[in-house]
Amino acid sequence: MLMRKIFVILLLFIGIVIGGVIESRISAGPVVFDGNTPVIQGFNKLQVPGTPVLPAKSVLMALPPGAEILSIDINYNEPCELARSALDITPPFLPLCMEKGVVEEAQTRYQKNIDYLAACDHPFPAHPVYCSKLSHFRNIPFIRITFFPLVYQHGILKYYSEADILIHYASEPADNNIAEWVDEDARMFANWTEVRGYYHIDTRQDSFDYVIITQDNLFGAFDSLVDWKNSLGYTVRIVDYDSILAQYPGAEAADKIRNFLIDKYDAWGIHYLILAGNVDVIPMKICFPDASHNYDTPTDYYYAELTDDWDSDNDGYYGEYEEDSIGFVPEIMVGRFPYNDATTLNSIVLKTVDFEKDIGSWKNRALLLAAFSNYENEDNTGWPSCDGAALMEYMKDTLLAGWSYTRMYEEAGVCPSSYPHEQPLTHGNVVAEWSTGNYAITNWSGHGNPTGTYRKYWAYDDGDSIPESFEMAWETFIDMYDPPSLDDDHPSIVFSASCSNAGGNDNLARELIGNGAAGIVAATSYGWYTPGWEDPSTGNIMSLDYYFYYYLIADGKKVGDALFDAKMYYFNYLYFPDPWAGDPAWTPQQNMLDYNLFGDPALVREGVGIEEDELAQSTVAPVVQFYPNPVRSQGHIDFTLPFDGEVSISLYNTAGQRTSTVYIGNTKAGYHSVNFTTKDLPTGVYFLKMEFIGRSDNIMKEEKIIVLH
Ligand SMILES: [Ca+2]
Ligand SMILES: [Ca+2]
Ligand SMILES: [Ca+2]
Ligand SMILES: [Ca+2]
Repeated sequence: MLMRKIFVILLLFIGIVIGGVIESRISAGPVVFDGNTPVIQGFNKLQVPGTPVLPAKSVLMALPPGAEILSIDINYNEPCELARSALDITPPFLPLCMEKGVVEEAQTRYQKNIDYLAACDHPFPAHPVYCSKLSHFRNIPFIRITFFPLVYQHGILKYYSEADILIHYASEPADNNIAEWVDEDARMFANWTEVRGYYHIDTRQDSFDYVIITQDNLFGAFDSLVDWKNSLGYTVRIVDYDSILAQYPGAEAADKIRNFLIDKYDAWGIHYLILAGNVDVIPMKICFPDASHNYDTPTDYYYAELTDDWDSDNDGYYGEYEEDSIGFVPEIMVGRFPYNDATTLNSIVLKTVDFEKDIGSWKNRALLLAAFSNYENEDNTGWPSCDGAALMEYMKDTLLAGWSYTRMYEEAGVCPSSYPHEQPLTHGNVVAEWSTGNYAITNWSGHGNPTGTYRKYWAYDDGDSIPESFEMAWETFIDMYDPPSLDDDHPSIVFSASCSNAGGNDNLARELIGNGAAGIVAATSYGWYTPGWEDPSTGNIMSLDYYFYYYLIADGKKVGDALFDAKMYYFNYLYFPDPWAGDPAWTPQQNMLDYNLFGDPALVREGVGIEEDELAQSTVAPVVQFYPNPVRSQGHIDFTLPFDGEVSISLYNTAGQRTSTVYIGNTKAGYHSVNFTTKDLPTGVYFLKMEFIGRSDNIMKEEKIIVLH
């Protein structure tokens, strides 16, 4: 009844407001136990270090355009109790760095949660259902509903098999046009088939669906990429970075860039964005997933997610877990070419175009590199072992049927990898294979810092059979000085499941996109993993890595879409709202933020195989029509520009002298029509010349016309 009253009041006073209810029932099937972990089909695992592993999932529910939430009703069935004396406890989430202090802090947080859970006077999770605040995917409002069908307290599990969620909303008339690709991506919403009818699929051509931001003296470096992408049906626009800084408000450069994108992503229909500049010129946004602000995390995600308030608690710290309400569904797909010089940018451009044209069989070759992240009971902690080979084997078994691959795992030390492989993981082997082996994918897992990625192996034991820090040997297997010797004619799409390989101004990931990689996803700061990783349901960075390749290979997604689809999967199944008042598990949010893409977000791994001559026919010159010809007193020119630019059209006589200027000016992309008079010109032959300055080069069009009186 209460809801009905609110509804009526809105109708009376605003008049145009309409409203309704979105209903959602989430059901949880029977609980089975996998060892001491309760499992429900279709659910993943809530994992908060130091607490029991429990079933969990989120669903995203879309609302009609312009919707605002009035209230949310949640009803559960009466829970039943399951007595269970032993439950698996989530281990600490550990960093893939080499800093002991960070590891110790993770261990402390884990112990803090164990102690808190023992003393806690409310269940864990505190509630079976959590609803997020309203977020948007472009103009589509949505909320995230998270269901924890089992809650734990002092040895008892309560099982809720069903939750009914009623979202009462009001909506004012709003733009309901969505592009076709948005309709496709909107299938991430659990109820899209029900709300899709509120939206209108707009099939009009977007004006600029592919945008490059760089400095204007570097525009020319992108000519080949612009031509290539235009030939694939994109409409590319290069935007001057300095003009964005000059025109858009914002406390810092990152905010100005984002405000530009907020202004244009819908108007231009932007789908893909390249930031062409290193982070010292075009910065990432510094975020703080840990709300005590110890783990600052630079991210380009800030330029992909454009609808939500990244500092909703307004304390000046962006991207805080729980304290800032970010829905994380990106509006656009973002990649970065992290260089400031035309030569290197052009080399990345040419490599990118060549990679995408290439449909050779080497596109189905993978190099899989795995080190141990930790050994079982390392430093007497009780941690389960984590050999990155578990990820590589899972990937091989599920995604690489019909591929050829080379696996390099740890052979050295007291406890070598138990997984079969082709070669031992060594620096020499990695560089040799990468230089000659033609791998379109290189996936690795290991500890890292900005300069390299490391093997950590248990070199010897002092006799107590416990792997201890002082018994570990560390050696790089790829570092930032290697890329010049790698094969850039067969560059790899890389996921670096390591810390900090993209950290700072100069780093391994940047060197690799310069030479050896066609695209690389790597962390700007700490990456976190779960010891004992078994399969993608385990979570953290190895799962994000797996899903990146899942979407890239099994789903055929472009590189940027694969990364963001992986993050969306992670957001729904591996990353959850804080379920209690213990130490919040903010580290999955750091993984969301700090794994960024260097490279073209629209890159197609398998290649698109357009022939050179087809490409030549589909250049991006303006389309010009002049009529009638011969002309008596008035001529007409219709022209369509592929992008904005300076246009000048003049008439010349056969002696090459200009007889009149027909049109001159800065002109928007698209269709234009110009009339001009010829009644004062003597009968004869003339040349109509159009010059179009759209980017760095000029395009001339010339047409012979006859004036006849
Ligand atoms: Ca969004
Ligand atoms: Ca904040
Ligand atoms: Ca805060
Ligand atoms: Ca020992």
